Parts: sequence; structure tokens; C-alpha cells
Amino acid sequence: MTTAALDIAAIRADFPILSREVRGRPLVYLDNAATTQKPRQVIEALTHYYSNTNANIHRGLHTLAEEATAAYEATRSKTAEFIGAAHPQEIVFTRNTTESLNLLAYTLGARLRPDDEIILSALEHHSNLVPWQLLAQRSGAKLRFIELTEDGEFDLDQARSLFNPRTRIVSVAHMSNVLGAIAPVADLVEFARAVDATVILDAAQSAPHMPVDVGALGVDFAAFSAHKMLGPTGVGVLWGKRELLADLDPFLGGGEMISVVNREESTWAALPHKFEAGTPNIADVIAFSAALDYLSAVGMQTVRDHDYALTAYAMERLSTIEGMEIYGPPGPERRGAVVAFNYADIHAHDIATILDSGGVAVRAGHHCAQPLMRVLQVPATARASFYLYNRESEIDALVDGLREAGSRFGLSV
Ligand code: C6P
Repeated sequence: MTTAALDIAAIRADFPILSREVRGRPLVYLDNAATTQKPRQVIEALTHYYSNTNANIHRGLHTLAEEATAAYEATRSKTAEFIGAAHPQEIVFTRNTTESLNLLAYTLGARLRPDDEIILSALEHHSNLVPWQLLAQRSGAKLRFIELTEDGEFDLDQARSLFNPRTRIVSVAHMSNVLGAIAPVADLVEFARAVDATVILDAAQSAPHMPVDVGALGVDFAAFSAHKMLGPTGVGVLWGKRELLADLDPFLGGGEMISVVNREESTWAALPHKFEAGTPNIADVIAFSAALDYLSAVGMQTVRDHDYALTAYAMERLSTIEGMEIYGPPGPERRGAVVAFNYADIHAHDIATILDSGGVAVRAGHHCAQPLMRVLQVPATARASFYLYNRESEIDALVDGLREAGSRFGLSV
């Protein structure tokens, strides 16, 4: 693996924020799993929209409304193409991954009966756990959990044993936001098909970092967020097979999602509008188009190769520090570009604060995965996460910052 395929200097020049300083030092942004930075193409698309096009969509008959509607729908088509969806109608825009997953838990949940089972895993983000807990409380359905191996990967034998005729839904993170582990989707789909269960992928961390082809993966639904893939905040995607989405009742009621409204009852608009009640986040959806163009021009396999090289380099450099514990799969092959770690007995928050004083931004805490922290038996971890504009010298800056933290805490570095 090499990073030579990417012209990092040219890419970095597209991201205005990367030339700023933090605490008198060049910004080293290693918090990409939380949200990524935005290229000027996305920023300009936003200002261009508000300066030239701004109008509400799907209702006006004037030029601006037609242009805004066309640009919004063009993003839908581009999103479908980006993930290999069969039809643009299979793309529903939401606010974020969290809302996409809540939509599914709410609508699929209407079909569940007491004692039906929902399979999740021990590493889920709260967004792919709490909505199912709420559903379990409403419906009487039971939650079952795939446990992890020592390396932080799904224990496939134990996973297989969970599937049974009561299993209705399996919903897992395609890539863990803490361990980086990539889920064995093909196996899970095989287990699920044998019992006729619905398969949902939380693709919040995978869609930004690797080629994701929902058709080839064979899943039923997938959810992800634009802001983790160079796009604006406030735009989520829910993809679902057309016949499955068509079969679900609406999530939110209101304008835009109806066909005929009577005093006592209504009928629903065609897909995907049935799931997009009210005025959507028009400007940010349209600007997301520029993010998709950017990633497509680079190529998602190139992004994955670059992530792979950086992750391998980071793991190699971090493991030279005595007292460093890195969580998740041991090599970069079955993990994405996040490296969560603890350093001796320094609290993860102290690590993040000391790194920040050197301009290095990482995340520290439970990463919205408290049950996973309990499995790891730690209250928190620090986490560095990479993207296409990061370079090895920034990992060197991370390592220097960690040595600084070690010496401040009296460790031999
Ligand atoms: N993880 C992180 O720093 P939203 O907030 O809805 O855009 O994404 C939620 C979400 C769902 N699943 C996974 C696997 C995620 O990583 C995230 C977001 C961020 O790890 C913020 S907590």
C-alpha cells in the first residue's frame, strides 16, 4: 500500500481550514470520525445556492423553485450512484445517520411482536442501540448481542448461534467508530437470509472511507451522514430496497409526504417523498453533491488505500511507545482509519488536552459507545482518525505530542 496515488498537497489546498493554526501551531486534524473538514467546492456550493437559487422545492412553479428542485433531486441520483443503489427513489434524505436509524426502528417496529428478536453487536454506537432499545420497550421484542473476539472483531460462531426463526432484524456498524473493525457483512447476510430477517448497516464510518456497494453487500437498508464525508452537517442518508421502503408506513407526517389529505385520513406520496415530511435541508443536500463529486474524482478505493497506509503507519509508530494500548484488530487489513488507544494510566481527556496544546485534534471519551467501553474495561479512550488530506508527518506530530504527554506524567519516553 502506498499513498503515492494521492496528491496530498493539492488536496490540502482545497481545504481552507487546514492552513489555520491552533495554539500557535499548524492544525493537525485527526478527528475525522467525528466529522470531516470541508473542501472549498462544498463551501462554494453552499454560498452559490444561497446567492443564486434559494427557493423551496417540489412546490413552486417559478424558475428558482425549479432550479432548486432539480439540484436537490440531482444529489439524490448522485447519492444512489455513489453507493450502487438501484434507483434514486431508494435514497431518503434525513438529518443524519441517527435519524435514519430512528426512522427504521420506528417504521419496522410497527411490525414487531413480543418475543421477536433484534440482533445488534457489542460495539454499536448509541445511534444504533438506543432506537432499538426504545423499540424493544414499545414492542416487547428482545435485543440480542453479537460478542467480540479478543481482537475486537465479531465472534462469528457466537453470532451464528443467535439467529433463529424469531430473529426479525439485524443491525450492525459496517465499521466501528472505536475499534475500526469492519463487520463480516457477507456472513451476517447469509445467517439473516436463512431466517428471513432484515439486515441494516450503520454505514456512518464506512461510506466515507471505502467503496460501498449496497447491491453487492446484499443488505436491505443502510444509513450514513454527509458530514463525515466532506459534506455539510444536517444531511443524512437512508438507503433501502425500493420494495421494502414502499411497504413501510411513514415516519413523520406533514407537508410534502402526502398524496391526498382528507379531514380524517390521508394517502402518501410516492417514494422517497413519503419519508421526507416538511421543508428539507435543501441547501446542504445540494452542497453534498460537491462532496460526492470530490470523493468520486479521487476514487473510493484510493481513499481506502490511503486510509490503510496511514492506519498501518500510525499503528506501527504508536506501538513503539511503551505503555501504549491500541484497541481493535491488530493490523490495518480488517479495520478502517480509526485508532483508539490508552497510554499508560494517563486519562484520555488529559491526552487530548495535551495534544491540543500542540495543535493536534483527537477525540477522547466513550465515543458514544458506552457498552463497548465496558467490554474493553476502560472508562474512555483517546482516538485518532484519518482522512484523505492527512499525511504521515501529522502522525509524527501525534507521536511527538504523546511523548510530551508521557514526560509530563513522569513516564520514561
Ligand atoms: N460517530 C464519532 O465521533 P450522526 O451523529 O447521526 O451523524 O452519526 C452517528 C453515528 C452512527 N454510527 C456510527 C458508527 C458513528 O460513528 C456515528 C457518529 C461520531 O464517532 C460522533 S459520536
